[in-house]
Amino acid sequence: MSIKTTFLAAAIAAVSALPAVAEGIMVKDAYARAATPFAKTGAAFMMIMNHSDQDDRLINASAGVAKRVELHTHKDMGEGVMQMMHVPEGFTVAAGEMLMLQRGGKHVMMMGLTETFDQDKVIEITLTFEKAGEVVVEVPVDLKRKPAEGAHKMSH
Ligand SMILES: [Cu+2]
Repeated sequence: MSIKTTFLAAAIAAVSALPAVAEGIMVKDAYARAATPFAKTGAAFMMIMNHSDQDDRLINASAGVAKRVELHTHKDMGEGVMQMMHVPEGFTVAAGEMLMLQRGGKHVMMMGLTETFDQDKVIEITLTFEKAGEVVVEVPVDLKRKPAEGAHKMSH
C-alpha cells in the first residue's frame, strides 16, 4: 500500500458513518444515545453542513424507532440548571455554515422508543429541511461516547 492509500484508508476508518448528502446539505459524525439500552427516550447528535449558497432550516425529524421525534434545545436557566425545550420552528443552517447538534445543546429528541438502543446498532433518522427536503441519515448508537468538552451535562 502506498502512503497515500494508507492515509485514505485511515481517514475513512476514522469516520463512524458515511456522510449523508442531499442538495448541498451534508451530515457528518452522527450518533445516537439513550441513558440505557432499554430507555424510552433517546437523542441524536450530528454535524450538519450547508454547502449550498442559500440558507436552509432543519424543520422536522422522524425515526422508525421512535413514536415521536422533536427538535430540542437546552436553555440555561442559571445556577447550572439546563432545561430542555422543544423548538417547533427548527434550526437555521446558514449558507456555507455548520450547525452542531451536540450534548447539552440542540439535539434530535426521540420519545417512545420501540426498539432497544444496543451499542453500535444503526438507526435511520429522516431530517426534513425547508429547501433541501428529506435527508436520511444512518445513525449508529453510541452509549459510550463522552460529551464534547465544554458541553453541559444533560438529563432526559
Ligand atoms: Cu431533548
